[in-house]
Amino acid sequence: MAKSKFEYVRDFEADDTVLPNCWIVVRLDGRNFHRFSEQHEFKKPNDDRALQLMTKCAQTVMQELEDIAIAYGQSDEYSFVFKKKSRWFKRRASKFMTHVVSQFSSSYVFYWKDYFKDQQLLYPPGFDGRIVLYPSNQNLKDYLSWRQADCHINNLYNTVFWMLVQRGGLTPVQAQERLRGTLAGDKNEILFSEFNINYNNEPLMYRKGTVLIWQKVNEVITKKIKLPKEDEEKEVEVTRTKTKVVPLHCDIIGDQFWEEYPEILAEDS
Ligand code: DGT
Ligand code: MG
Ligand code: MG
Ligand code: MG
Ligand code: MG
Repeated sequence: MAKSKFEYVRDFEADDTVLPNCWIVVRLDGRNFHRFSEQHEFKKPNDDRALQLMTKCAQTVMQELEDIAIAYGQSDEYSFVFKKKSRWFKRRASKFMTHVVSQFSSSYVFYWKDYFKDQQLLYPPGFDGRIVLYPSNQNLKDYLSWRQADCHINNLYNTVFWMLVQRGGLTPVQAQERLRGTLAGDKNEILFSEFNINYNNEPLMYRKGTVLIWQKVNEVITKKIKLPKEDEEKEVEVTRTKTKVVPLHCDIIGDQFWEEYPEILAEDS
């Protein structure tokens, strides 16, 4: 078929194919969730509904899109790690990033009511996205460790801050003053001596964030079968193995996690 004279405009499209043999990380983050969390009355510092909705959306992304080996989320962000050898959309950066962010955003709106019940969604939320390549397994592990360390630092700070405000009667400015220059040990001490809280007993989801991995799970289903020499259908239980996205709230900074799930970083990934 003859090409139209307009065809040349295609040549203006920039090639955004990413390097081969690198882990492709897409991280998204809620746009102005400082305001969004206030407007929708998120519980401070952690709102289970909000965190679980984020994880539901991330599970949907992993199930709908191809080649995601692991995801990690905390606060209003999620990181998705695509396999090193992925050939999805010829490794075009814009395809990875836009599919992740749009699938996540539409899921956020779609599943909102399942988590927030009577709390109406007041306006359409948005998410930004970025893409980063990591050439070695160590780089990737360090990236994920960085996000989990960020979760820990912010959560410890926010936990003490909101204790000082909600139970200690300080104003936000006073609480901020009180925490200026304090180290992790000092914050643990304030929680323990003033509020009788052992930070290590706070929920793992708050302290560690959420890791999503693929796991084989056995499912028992009942099936109707018709036996050759019998007239009636019979119900039988059959076990089948399915691969599912499973949330974990564990440490991913140490070696233990990676030793327990070696398939995540396996060479053919
Ligand atoms: P951005 O990302 O530059 O568009 O701006 P923000 O406001 O989204 O800033 P960011 O992403 O650094 O911080 C996340 C905000 O989301 C932060 O203000 C706290 C809020 N947020 C996230 N999860 C929760 C939660 O479970 N409860 C509450 N109360 N707030 C949360
Ligand atoms: Mg930000
Ligand atoms: Mg944000
Ligand atoms: Mg954020
Ligand atoms: Mg199309």
